[in-house]
Amino acid sequence: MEIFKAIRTLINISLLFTVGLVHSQDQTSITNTCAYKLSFVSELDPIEINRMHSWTIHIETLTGIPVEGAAITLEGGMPEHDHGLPTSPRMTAELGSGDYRIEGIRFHMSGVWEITATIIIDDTHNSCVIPLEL
Ligand SMILES: [Cu+2]
Repeated sequence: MEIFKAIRTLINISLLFTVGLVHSQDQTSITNTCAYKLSFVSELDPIEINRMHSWTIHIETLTGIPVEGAAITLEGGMPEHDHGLPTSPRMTAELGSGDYRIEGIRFHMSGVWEITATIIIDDTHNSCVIPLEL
């Protein structure tokens, strides 16, 4: 029980830390669970609840080389509420220099969201989690 509590606290702290990063920078770097450096810029800044908008996602290798020729799928939800995104965002363009346009993003609630960007290059799928607090 105590161990469980401690683990929970740790998870909360790390969540706060990553969420802090999201708020402190326009371009957010997420390096923890994926083989790429991923950042995004939202067309809406700050992101508003219930407004459809797009993101530009930037992908680099861990050594800083822009990744081209990828396909990105975006999924997400609120882990605390056990529901997904209200829309199905799609990649609509590769903009060059490692930038990709994702359209159709809308968040219908404030709170903690977790967005998973899957980067597909040839047959390799790589999932990168973007934590977000709105
Ligand atoms: Cu929710």
